[in-house]
Amino acid sequence: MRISLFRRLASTAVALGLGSLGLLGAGAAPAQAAVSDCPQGYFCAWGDTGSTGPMFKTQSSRATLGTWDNKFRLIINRTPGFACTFDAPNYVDGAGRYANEGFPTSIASRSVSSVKIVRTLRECDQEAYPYWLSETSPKAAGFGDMNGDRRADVLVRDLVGRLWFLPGDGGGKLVGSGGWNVFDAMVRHGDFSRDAREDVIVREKATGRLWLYPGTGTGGLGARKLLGNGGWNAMSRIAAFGDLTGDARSDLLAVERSTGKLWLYPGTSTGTLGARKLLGNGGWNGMNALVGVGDMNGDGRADLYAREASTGKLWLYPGKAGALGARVLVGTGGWNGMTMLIGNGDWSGDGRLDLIATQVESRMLYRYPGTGTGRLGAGDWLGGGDWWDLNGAF
Ligand SMILES: [Ca+2]
Ligand SMILES: [Ca+2]
Ligand SMILES: [Ca+2]
Ligand SMILES: [Ca+2]
Repeated sequence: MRISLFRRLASTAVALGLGSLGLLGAGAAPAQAAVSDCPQGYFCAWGDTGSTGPMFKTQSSRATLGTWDNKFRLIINRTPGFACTFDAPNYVDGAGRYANEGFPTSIASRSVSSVKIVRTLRECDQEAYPYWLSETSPKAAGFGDMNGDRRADVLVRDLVGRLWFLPGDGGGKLVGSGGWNVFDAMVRHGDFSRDAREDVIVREKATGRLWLYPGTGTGGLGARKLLGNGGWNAMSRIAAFGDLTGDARSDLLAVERSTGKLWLYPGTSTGTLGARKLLGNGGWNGMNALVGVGDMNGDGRADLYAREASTGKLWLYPGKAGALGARVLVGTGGWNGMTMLIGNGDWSGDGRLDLIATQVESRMLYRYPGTGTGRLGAGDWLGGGDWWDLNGAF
């Protein structure tokens, strides 16, 4: 629905023959000169399509428009994000229209009564972060819980590189104000820095560096520390895992792109990564998701879920002493339909570890309860489909 509204607006601009701002700026006809008067960073409006009369401009949202109420006839958005216009004050209207790409748009109805200036399209009528709900677990999972309240939480990156912490009560908190889009891998699974608070590990795409963002214990992140000084771009996939080596320290798994080998990078007493050990001798590039799901089968050792790219099957690789055991089929197919698979502990509150998955097409988040045997029960979906317009969750 949102997209069709946006398209309608774009076609309005086309109908006006106002294909691009560049065209207007270069060869502006006198009647359109006012459009180019709108400064970069502003949303502007005029009371007439062809007028050079008074111009309304703003850099921030306006819940009411005062003397400009129901007066906009031509608008243009030159903010870095989105300008959403509404037919009622306080951003209320089921038929909100969107001005996006910097071309002038006619408002024939003159019905605009409020304007919202936001960074991402979803914020026109939703929160910047999606809805996430979890129950309090009877026991701490040791991961998937940045704030230590035994509720499974989620970290979400939006399209403009902000990081949001979703504690599991439907709300969200900004924990990274920007810049997170430079990372092409983001993982977490318990504590690496040895302070009993869950941390985040990310890979910087441009440099191949691996960074540790220590968790503050409240969902936020402290000053980052260099964990790997380059070379991590040689890995096709990285997964934080929990403890495989049996020393109660969280370890990291990574698949080597050139060989398909699976490597274990053991966490050390000082929060660094030790010398790697070979876990899988090849073929791991055939997996397009690795998820450190914790001890799914209840034998006391952390386990791995992996999604097979060619079949869409979901496999459990049970953790053994410093190795992975023979795999067990968990999902017979269809799992390639999911965008992200996330192991964040026990969202259902029954003490068994679970799985969640997001799907871009349906904009849904699916929740799969763990049975305690390594397998999953039937999934359900959460909320009203606001898992869209995002750039990753973990
Ligand atoms: Ca939590
Ligand atoms: Ca920590
Ligand atoms: Ca296990
Ligand atoms: Ca559960």
